[in-house]
Amino acid sequence: MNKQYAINRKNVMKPLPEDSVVVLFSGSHIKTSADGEYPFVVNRNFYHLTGINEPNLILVMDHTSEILYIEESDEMFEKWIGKKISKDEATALSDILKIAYLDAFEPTQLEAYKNVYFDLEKDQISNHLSLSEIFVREHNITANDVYDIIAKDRTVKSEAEVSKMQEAMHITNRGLMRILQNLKPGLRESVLEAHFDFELKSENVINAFDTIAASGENATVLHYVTNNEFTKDGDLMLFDLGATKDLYCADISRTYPVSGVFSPRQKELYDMVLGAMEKVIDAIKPGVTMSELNDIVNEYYGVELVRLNVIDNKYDVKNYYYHGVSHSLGLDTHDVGLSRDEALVAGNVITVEPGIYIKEEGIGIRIEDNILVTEDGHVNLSEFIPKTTEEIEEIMRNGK
Ligand SMILES: [Mn+2]
Repeated sequence: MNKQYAINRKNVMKPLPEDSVVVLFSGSHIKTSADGEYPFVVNRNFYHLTGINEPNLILVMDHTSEILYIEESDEMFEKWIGKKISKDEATALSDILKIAYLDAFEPTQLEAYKNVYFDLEKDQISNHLSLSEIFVREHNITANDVYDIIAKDRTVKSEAEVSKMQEAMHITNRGLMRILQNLKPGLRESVLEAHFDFELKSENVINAFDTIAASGENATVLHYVTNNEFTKDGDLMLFDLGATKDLYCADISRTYPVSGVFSPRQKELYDMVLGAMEKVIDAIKPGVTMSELNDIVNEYYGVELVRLNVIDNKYDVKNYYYHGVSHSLGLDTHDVGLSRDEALVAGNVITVEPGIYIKEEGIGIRIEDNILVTEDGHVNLSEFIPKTTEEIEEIMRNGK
């Protein structure tokens, strides 16, 4: 994998003018209060270029050299927290040969370049200035933004990156199996979430995002994450969740019957969603856009929802299906760099997640797989995760 990060660095340097330098921060811990800290979240663009998930590192690279600045460990830190990353470990992960300690980093060394690039972190969600912005202001540097170039490079996944993502999908599948083995009426929704998390903790990986575990009508709320109500006999339960592997995300949705059997009504709606999913997946190939994929769902639903007596005319689809069918997936769950109207290319990984949300019937269904775009079409990377009503009922009957 480490060669991959060297390739990523090359890809990012390639379009930059000759006399350029790129400076990237890994990020720092954010305090909750007193001596508490939020879990460290690495700048994903930094990770894309180094494979290192550690705070307070700086990557500096130009067309002929690269150097990674790391923190020097001290005895007291080691007694309380443990070791910091060593020079050898940093090289092993990133394939960067030249590693130095932070105090050797001099902002004045950037003056030798005509073009100085920072990741100005367009994707940051807080109102705080990013580390890069603070640094650039403090040292009065005229900085260019390298964000778009890195984000674009992240949209095309290498084989190594795809296999990490698929590992995340396998962990996700094992978590879903635990859910299927434990799902029954009378449980708090968060208990099912806990069964999923048990698998992730056992693998020592983190969630790709907050788990949605929504039973009955709650499933018609798209981003329901309170997971605080109780499962009821006869309801469906919608799960939208994902594990990570080395920060590469899976994003899977499945909808299961709480009591182990789909009612005829639930089954016909479920099979409609599954039908939409198959149509979208079939259409995926280079040149197609995510907007066009969404049109396929709307068109299909326009016919099917009338047939199933949900709506009287196709213009009302929007009241029962109100999100896009796809987004890019990678180091971020909603990955950066690929817009809805852009032609897909080989190496993109996108989700396909049609849903149907009928509040009047207390039914919300979403089914989501993760698809790799290839030269001649696509591969469904999460195909192995059971999703037909027959498979689901069978597993719930037999417990495996
Ligand atoms: Mn998704």
